[in-house]
Amino acid sequence: MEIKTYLTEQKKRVEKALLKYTPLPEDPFARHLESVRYSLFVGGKRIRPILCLAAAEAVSDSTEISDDLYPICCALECIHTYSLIHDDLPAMDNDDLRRGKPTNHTIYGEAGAILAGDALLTWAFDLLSAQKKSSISSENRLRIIQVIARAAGTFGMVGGQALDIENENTTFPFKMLETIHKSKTGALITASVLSGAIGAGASDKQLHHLRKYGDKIGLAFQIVDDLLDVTCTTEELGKTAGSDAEHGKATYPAYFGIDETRNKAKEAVENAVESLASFDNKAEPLRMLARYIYDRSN
Ligand code: GRG
Repeated sequence: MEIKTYLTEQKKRVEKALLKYTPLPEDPFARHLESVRYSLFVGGKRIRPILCLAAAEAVSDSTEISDDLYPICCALECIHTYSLIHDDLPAMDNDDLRRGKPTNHTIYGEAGAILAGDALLTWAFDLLSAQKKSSISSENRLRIIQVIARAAGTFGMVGGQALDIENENTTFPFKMLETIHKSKTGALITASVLSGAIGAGASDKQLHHLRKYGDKIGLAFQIVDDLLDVTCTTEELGKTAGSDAEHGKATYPAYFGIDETRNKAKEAVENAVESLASFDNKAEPLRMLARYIYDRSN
């Protein structure tokens, strides 16, 4: 199957689930929930949920993916969306465009946007723990909650964002840039892969290889994001182009230049695909997704 067809089909499935699992904007919380739904449905590639489904498929005995994976997919997208809402706030990147549309705080105000983010983060853990009957064992559901919580918090996305902000307009060793990328962006991507695989009953050996795959595509994803920030227009990006330089952020292109950065993204993707060597053709979507991440940079 072509990657474009695959992405379109999976995105449809994810959006159907998001509609099912997101509360409707009803009184008395109508305005608050409208702001939550605004950011959740304003666009987005849905890469993290799609990785979760692809990882489940890679380790599954059956070709049918269990419906019980969808709350996990939705939780990942909720956490990702919350991070974008908060990242755009005046206290952080102060951006007025995201996913090609006005950012949450420009419509609902700063307090409204902070609360929309808070709600999405909390809702994610409600979704992960809510299903009374699930084909995923309680033990595995607990492992998934832990994997996602760890990736979203201080030792992952939040910590990475803190380091990123603390180090704006400073010069620091390349090692620090790696740490920022790994935690800010890579951790949730790896958790998306691992949570789908755990939900589908992956063995420890499979998880070991999938963690390597997740870490490498997470790195490639951020390198490509750095590249697109300098090579694309605001219209193409759907968010303000050149924002990294404007905020004095260290990036791969700033360290290595554009061509070498592209090589590094390619290398990370090749390493990701290599880590799937022991998987059969059920891991083909994971391989395609890795290549898609690199192809976005061209
Ligand atoms: C505020 C706790 C907190 C964290 C923010 C994710 C993040 C951390 C900041 C966003 C800054 C940024 C542009 C990071 C680069 C990688 C990234 C997360 C890009 C956006 O993800 P996509 O491309 O976006 O998956 P869509 O819109 O397709 O969902």
